[in-house]
Amino acid sequence: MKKILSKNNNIVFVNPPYERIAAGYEFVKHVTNRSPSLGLMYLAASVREAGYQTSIIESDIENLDIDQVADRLIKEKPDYIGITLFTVGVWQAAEISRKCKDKLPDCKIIVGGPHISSMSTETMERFLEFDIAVIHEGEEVIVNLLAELDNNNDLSDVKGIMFRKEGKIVKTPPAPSIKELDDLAMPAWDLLPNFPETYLPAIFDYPQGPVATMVASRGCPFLCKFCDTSTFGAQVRANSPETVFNTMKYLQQNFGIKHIQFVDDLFLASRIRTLKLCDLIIENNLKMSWSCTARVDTVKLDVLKRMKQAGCWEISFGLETGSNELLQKMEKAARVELSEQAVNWTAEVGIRSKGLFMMGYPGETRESIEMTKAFIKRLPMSTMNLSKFTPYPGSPVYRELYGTNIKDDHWQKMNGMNFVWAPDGFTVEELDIEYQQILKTFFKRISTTHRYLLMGLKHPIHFIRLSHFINGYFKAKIKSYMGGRKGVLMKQT
Ligand code: B12
Ligand code: SF4
Repeated sequence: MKKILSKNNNIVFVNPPYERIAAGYEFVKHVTNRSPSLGLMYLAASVREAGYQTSIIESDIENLDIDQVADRLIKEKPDYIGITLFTVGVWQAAEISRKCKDKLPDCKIIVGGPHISSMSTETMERFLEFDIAVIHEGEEVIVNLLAELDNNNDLSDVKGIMFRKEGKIVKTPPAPSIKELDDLAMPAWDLLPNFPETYLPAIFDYPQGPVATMVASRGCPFLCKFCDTSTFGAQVRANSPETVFNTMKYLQQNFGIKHIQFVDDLFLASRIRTLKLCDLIIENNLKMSWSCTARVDTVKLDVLKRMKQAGCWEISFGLETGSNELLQKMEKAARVELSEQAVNWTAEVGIRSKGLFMMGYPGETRESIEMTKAFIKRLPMSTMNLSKFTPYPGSPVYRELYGTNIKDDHWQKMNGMNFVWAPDGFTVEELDIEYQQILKTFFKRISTTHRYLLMGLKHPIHFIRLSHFINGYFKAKIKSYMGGRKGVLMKQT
């Protein structure tokens, strides 16, 4: 990476507050994932290595609203503000930027993240508050960009950005993707406010805290139609097993981390790499548990056994639906039978499985919903997550559906917890009821209750979170019936 000595300028990175929960489902906040932005930690580490002062604001985790984030930034008077954008957070980020621009007219506002990787032009055209957009991965680009900004240079030579010049938006050629992930500075966990205490994964999704997230590879060559892979593209790049092992050890030694959640798209893509990492963990007797995500077609029984020995506690599988027809429509390159085999093998070796499901994809019918329920009933899964199909910009299906009944004004609702689109034959209210029914199918299983009970007894934090959730759920249900909404929880805002 190009090293530049700065004039000790200051950049504050911000994960903005955004609607994580759908209106009517507020009680869900007690059980959802509160993990930090790894992207911002990587960026902060890179600019720090290049000589900048930097810090991170994690708005939701610090319970800061738009005004509080803006006030903090205005007080701090940074030279640059770097905001990470999911689609759902764009409007909040724009509001923070507007407030900061009023008081800090010389401060440059730089945006990046998954939303920018797919929607840079639309976002820059619409939100004049953002000065510069960094498209795709940011570690090298941000350092090059800040160096040019420090010297008041023209930005045309900085690859991978979009900026404003004489009232026009200029896009520079794409920056090359980072080939050697091992060359990147280790994410700046030390800059996270209140790390690790305040960062919690979803309920029942970790055996014991403190927990940290890590990412050990980037890129995915598949093209599942609902998925936005625009940030890292199709080419898979990975950290060496040694770097992954050393980072785990660093987190254990420096922050007392007991469990790691790998958030890679394709953690098990390479059999050799996975086995080598397991060997390192076993040989060095690293006493940590970990979980990862995997495609159902990448798990093999012998590798699973080794993973179990190396402390793997849970694997999340993108199972999506119990209907092969729907899987085909999603171009998921998986079949229900293969999913079932993967979950069965995982259970056989004693690793927990988490099923990630989606509901309301174009082509969803009452029949496919019943198939999903039956599938959920028979799978030896430990936990599950059900998201409401959302056509994220950057996903292939977004382009197909754009112009039907999606409008970009739905950006604020694109958090997987709102139906911003409904398949033929359903109203969103009907989908909402079916959504609750699918979840009930899982939570009513005796094996689920049994597993959760055991975990809660061992780690009471899960029970505390669950009791807040159940309390909130029943209150919301009663409110819905009393308000004549017949049990529908979602509220149109
Ligand atoms: C871990 C993860 C989470 C975590 C942590 C989120 C976080 N703040 O980072 C949690 C669980 C909280 C989460 C939540 C959600 N997630 Co999520 N998540 C991921 C996942 C799997 C990995 C993210 C990651 O750590 N990547 C590694 C880091 C290094 O990359 P990065 O953050 O993108 O940052 C790099 C670049 O984007 C860029 N960059 C980022 N920000 C900035 C800022 C500046 C200033 C600059 C210069 C550059 C820059 O540089 C960084 C370094 O190279 C991605 C999939 C993926 N492959 O990325 C989905 C992904 C980001 N999630 C997604 C979504 C939709 C969500 C949700 C909104 C909905 C949902 N159902 O999942 C929710 C949020 C709502 C809620 N209820 O909380 C989508 C985003 C699509 C979009 N257009 O918005 C993704 C891409 C999944 C997908 N393929 O569709 N998620
Ligand atoms: S869902 Fe998984 S396998 Fe499919 S494109 Fe996205 S990251 Fe790749």
